[in-house]
Amino acid sequence: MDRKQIRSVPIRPEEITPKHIYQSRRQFLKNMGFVGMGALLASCAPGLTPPDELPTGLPTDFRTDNMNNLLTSYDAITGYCNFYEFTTDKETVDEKAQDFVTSPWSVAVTGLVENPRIFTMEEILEAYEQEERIYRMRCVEGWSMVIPWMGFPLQKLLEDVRPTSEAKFVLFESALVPGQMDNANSDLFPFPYLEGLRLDEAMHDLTILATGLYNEPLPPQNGAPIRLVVPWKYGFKSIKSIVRISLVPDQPPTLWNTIAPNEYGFYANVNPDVDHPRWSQATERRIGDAGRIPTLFMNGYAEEVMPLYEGMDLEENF
Ligand SMILES: Nc1nc2c(c(=O)[nH]1)N[C@H]1C(S)=C(S)[C@@H](COP(=O)(O)O)O[C@H]1N2
Ligand SMILES: [Mo]
Repeated sequence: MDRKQIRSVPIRPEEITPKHIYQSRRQFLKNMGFVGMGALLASCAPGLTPPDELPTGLPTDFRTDNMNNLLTSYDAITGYCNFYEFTTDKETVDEKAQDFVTSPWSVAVTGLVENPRIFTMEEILEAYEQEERIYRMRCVEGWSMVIPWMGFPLQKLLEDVRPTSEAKFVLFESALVPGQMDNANSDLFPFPYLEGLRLDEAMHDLTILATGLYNEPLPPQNGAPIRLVVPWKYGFKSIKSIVRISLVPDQPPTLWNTIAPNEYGFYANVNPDVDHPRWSQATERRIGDAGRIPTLFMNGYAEEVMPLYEGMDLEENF
């Protein structure tokens, strides 16, 4: 495929959340007996517009969709998850994470910054206007989704804490709550889950901190109340339920890169030409669709992100 043809494709606001998905989800949850008052209240929280009334004035620069114009359903996005602190079984993460306490919550932003700060979640939502970003998400395991996130550019938060000139990388840390996460003391994973970006990657317009999806607050299984989304990288970079962001001078150790450096590179840019040692990365299964589709270089965001990697050997720095 000619990579020049891969561009971000605009999507019409009215396509974003067909009313029937929104309603059928409620019915589904009710039938399953999942919905406590808390969940109902959260999804009707003030300030969140019901998806079927989504205003057309939302920022649209990064509304991109997949090759066949379909969003992954809310049920699939929230029912098929990777969140290893709870379980390695994708289909029961939602149940296991159901009682994860995500309020009150705060995020410490520390390290090489002039203005270190602990933000409460309320302060974050107040300070940074939430916008919609529809992104492809490609897991390193070979499946993908198209997800309508709500969030804001990480760049805005980083600018507010003013990284010093020594800051070159950003380290992110997930919450680790053994009493609430069944797999927290796993021998296989050296939790807390850590991830990192080079500072210029973290400052890129496409990099967001997400606080919602389908215009509702993030559910715990998707990384409530705040998680990273870096759409041109494999999904494992998009760390969930963040409690700390540190500006650091050197490339930080990260969970997957520490466990298996030959399989999971620090950069982890989606690249159909660089296979995982145990499987091809040339194609992917779009959840909800039959068959496989070609994986796009940089997950379809090459035009936007290639300037970050000028002169870099992408096979060596995979
Ligand atoms: N803390 C934490 N963050 C995580 C993970 C995890 O296990 N723990 N899994 C990662 C992986 S492998 C993927 S593919 C995405 C999945 O995000 P989703 O479940 O919201 O689709 O989250 C990433 N972030
Ligand atoms: Mo993943």
